[in-house]
Amino acid sequence: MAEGPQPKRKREEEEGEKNGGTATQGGAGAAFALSDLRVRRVLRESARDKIVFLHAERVGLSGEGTDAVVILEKTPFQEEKIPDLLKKPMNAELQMHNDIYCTFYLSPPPELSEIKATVVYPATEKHIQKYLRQEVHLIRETWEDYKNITLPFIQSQSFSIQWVYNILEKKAEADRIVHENPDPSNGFVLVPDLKWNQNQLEDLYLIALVHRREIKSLRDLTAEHLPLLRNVLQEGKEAIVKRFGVPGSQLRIYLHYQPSYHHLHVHFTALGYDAPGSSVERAHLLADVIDNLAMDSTYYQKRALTFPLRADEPLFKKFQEAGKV
Ligand code: GTA
Repeated sequence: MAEGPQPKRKREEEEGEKNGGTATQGGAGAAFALSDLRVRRVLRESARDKIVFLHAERVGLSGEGTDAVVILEKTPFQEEKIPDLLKKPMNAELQMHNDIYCTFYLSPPPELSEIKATVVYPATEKHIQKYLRQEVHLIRETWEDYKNITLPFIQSQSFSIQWVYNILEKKAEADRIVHENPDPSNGFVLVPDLKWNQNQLEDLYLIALVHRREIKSLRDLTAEHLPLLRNVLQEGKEAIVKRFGVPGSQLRIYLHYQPSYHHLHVHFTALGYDAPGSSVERAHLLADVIDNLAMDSTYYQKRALTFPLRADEPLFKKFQEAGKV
């Protein structure tokens, strides 16, 4: 495990435990208990990542179901708890023994066998599609394609960004804020990402949400945004080394294109963590974005950008109809 200050389990997670898995109405979403949700089908699973994406539903009194997405993920090992795994009395079943090789199956006590559950409730069809395993294609989007195909599409339908406004307005996750620069034009809020449980630094993941609301993505950026981007890069790194002890040289700091949520945000992940969406077809390093804009203010209004789309996404169909794939 990385050296330096260790992350602490957050208060709201402890509250969650006390609540027996009940999500309260903290400025967003509806209140529900995990046990209210029924599994309808598996959308996707990965044996390698120890994660399963489920389409679930909550059946109301009228008998009508409301869709939910539930993501169950086995959490990474916490180094300080590993000795307990071998020591604490538990059912360790020997599966095979051959010469110097043997395999056991352990049934650890609950505190050593956590599963993180992320719930989207109520979930839209778009959420369900997002997590369904599907064929993926690469799109090469010119600036004209962006203006004629992508922009009208994202203006007509994209994921709600209410959760972003809830964070910026301190209606949700206020006690999780790691750093804030309150300047309305060049400021941002840095919070742990939904994907990080903050129990270990190996999969560190934070997200910087800018205060300005009109910047949808990389495509909108010009040299005018350089002070904002430089603040995010500099202050984000400083805040993370101060709070978590991870230096800037061990952080991957990037934007997604296309993002799922069209409000400018920057991902900060541990360099050693193969975070979902950190591959070349989607991630643009913030330091490179800053350099590109410093060289040419309209860089992102000129160049073609590549990004992946799932085969049944409506935007993919728009590119197909335009004869672009
Ligand atoms: N703090 O309420 C929130 C919140 N929401 C709704 C999203 N995020 C939030 N963070 C906080 N509070 O990193 C985070 C997301 C994401 C970022 C948005 O905001 O966790 P993006 O706009 O570039 O969209 O970033 P992206 O990357 O597509 O979003 P997302 O949801 O992370 O999906 C990426 C893919 O990761 C999914 O399609 C899925 O296949 C995959 N994935 C793998 N592991 C997981 C996991 N454990 N949880 C969710 N998705 C996972």
